[in-house]
Amino acid sequence: MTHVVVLTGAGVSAESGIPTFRDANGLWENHKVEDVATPHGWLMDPTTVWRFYQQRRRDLQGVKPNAAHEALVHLERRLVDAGHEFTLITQNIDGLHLDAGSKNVVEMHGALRRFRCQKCKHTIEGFEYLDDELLPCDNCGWMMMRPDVVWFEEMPKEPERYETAVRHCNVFASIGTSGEVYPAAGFIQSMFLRSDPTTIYHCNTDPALVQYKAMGIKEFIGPATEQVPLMVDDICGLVIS
Ligand code: BV8
Ligand code: ZN
Repeated sequence: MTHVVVLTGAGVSAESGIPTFRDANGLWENHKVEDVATPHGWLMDPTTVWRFYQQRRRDLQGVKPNAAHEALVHLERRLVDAGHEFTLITQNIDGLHLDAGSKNVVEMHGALRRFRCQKCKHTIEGFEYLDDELLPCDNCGWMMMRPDVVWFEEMPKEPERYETAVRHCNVFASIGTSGEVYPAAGFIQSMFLRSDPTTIYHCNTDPALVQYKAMGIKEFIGPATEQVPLMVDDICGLVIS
């Protein structure tokens, strides 16, 4: 039995029209991370942070999964039907993997579709509220719900799930991530330090780091909607006899 782990980043959603973070015109080009994606930023200026996320929620309306998301749903079905294990770990907060139909998904950086109350932990799912005014908690009355996303210096969600998957996988595929944010970046690096044989895939518009190439990484270079279906075929050929 083989355990396949796929890690995705903003690049897998780029062709659905969602800006990445570090490409030209990326999200971090127009905002200072520390102002809008840290607990300190939220404490100092909650309205600016709230408006940053409400705009991303509004931009997400009508956005659909693309062929890369759909290919990963197909991969999961093929592997599970053949008795293998599959875990999809995503850094993205757009929810497109779940919308596409992926089942075993770890949204390690949270979700744009959800608000959370810091006082009573009450959560609100969905996109009914898209205004720029801060939203009081309808459970305890606390003055402002927060986006249920993981900011820098905050603990990612469900660490036991992603750590177990990364530790036990035999095939690891990284799709559309710059590999600059930890702990996800550490997953990729840890694959090259393992003693047991692991097949590693890199799917990105940019080639893999030179040092990774030397270690026999399987590269699928180009847009995710074109390359992920090809990579999925390769993984199925490798794993499903
Ligand atoms: C934490 C949610 C600890 C919000 C985000 C060492 C160890 C541990 C921590 C650290 C460390 N060093 C530094 C840290 C701290 C920090 C960190 O990593 N900093 C970086 C900048 C160095 N990490 C943290 O703070 C993390 N927390 O470590 O907690 C802890 C422990 C115990 C107790 C308490 C705390 C939390 C990090 C999460 C931050 N939140 N997002 C939001 O989205 O607004 S991060 C943000 O970056 C997004 O989630 C995004 O997904 C993520 C990574 O970016 P990418 O997805 O890779 O996107 P990017 O634009 O960079 O790249 C896109 C790629 O796609 C490119 O390669 C491009 O070539 C490619 N591409 C583009 N188009 C396409 C494509 N590929 C294919 N097809 C295309 N069409
Ligand atoms: Zn509350």
